[in-house]
Amino acid sequence: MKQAVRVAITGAAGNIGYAAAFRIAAGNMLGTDQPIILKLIEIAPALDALKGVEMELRDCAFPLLEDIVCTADTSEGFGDVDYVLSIGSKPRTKGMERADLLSENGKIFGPQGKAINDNASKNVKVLVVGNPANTNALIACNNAPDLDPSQFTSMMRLDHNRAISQLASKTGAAVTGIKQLVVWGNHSLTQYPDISHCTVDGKDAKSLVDDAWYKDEFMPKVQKRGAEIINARGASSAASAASAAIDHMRDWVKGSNDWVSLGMISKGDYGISEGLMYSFPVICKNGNFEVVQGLNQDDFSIEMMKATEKELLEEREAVKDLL
Ligand code: NAX
Repeated sequence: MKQAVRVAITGAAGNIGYAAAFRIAAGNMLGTDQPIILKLIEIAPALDALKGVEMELRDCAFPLLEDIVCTADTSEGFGDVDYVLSIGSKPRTKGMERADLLSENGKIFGPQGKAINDNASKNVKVLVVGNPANTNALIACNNAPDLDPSQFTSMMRLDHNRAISQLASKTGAAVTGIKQLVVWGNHSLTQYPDISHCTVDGKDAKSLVDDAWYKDEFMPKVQKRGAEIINARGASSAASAASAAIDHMRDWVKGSNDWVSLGMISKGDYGISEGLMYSFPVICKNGNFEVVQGLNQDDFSIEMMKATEKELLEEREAVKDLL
């Protein structure tokens, strides 16, 4: 049996954390041969609820789950962890401007980045889910000077999976038939779900759907899917977000057969400003990821990619004191 690895989940008593913890403990993220110690992190007022999550996890008698630590202390919570799913963040409340949300969350993600830097394994892999995910991840990354920026990522996989599902349903293909799809940029309404390079059962996706559907139905559907779920369910996406977080981490650790979208620190690929936490198409291999190179971009793609870059530049400007 392998040695146990430590997986930290922040916001573990929340909706996404609750949905993620059980699947991770069951082996869905790191494999059914990988023992796990879960380190569940919450704010102090939520520790009672977290205790309930711990009891339920223990009641599952998961063979892979060696131990559970519940804490509001980030030094303890991130101590020696190999993987971090940073889910907890401050929700936007009534009357709150985007800039207020950014700075309120900055106060969480700056210290969190430092606590990860000071306490986690030097090879830790960090996925930020809590919104605004890209800029929160950027803040955490900038507060972790001893770690490599490539150890910090933000979640775009839910958008990526949503786009795959929409295209599969339109074309009648199985989701496994959709390849080389990408969602560029920010996890927000400016994100650019791009099927220019995508194939459906080996055929060029753009030849199977008309341009009006692509631009006027598909793109807004993917961009606004979160709001559609809230309207229908009365609560925001939870199980699908947890599933996407698990897909993201699994592929990062074990490799991806196809392109996947993830927010990463830009090194200037495709003309995107260096240092932004921007989603690119990547291939994961040997525990790392590399941006897919050499894609031809038409004017429409360039316009969309620049629009979402602009928003991220504005977000970065709004939190510059925290970087
Ligand atoms: P919930 O409000 O159900 O849970 C959040 C939990 O985080 C709460 O239990 C809260 O006590 C805890 N928390 C708050 N601050 C914390 C801190 N500093 N340290 C540790 N825990 C803390 O929200 P949930 O539905 O689980 O969503 C969590 C976050 O994911 C939100 O920011 C949400 O906007 C974001 N999402 C991001 C997505 C993405 O694709 N990147 C999609 C889904 C989701 O909207």
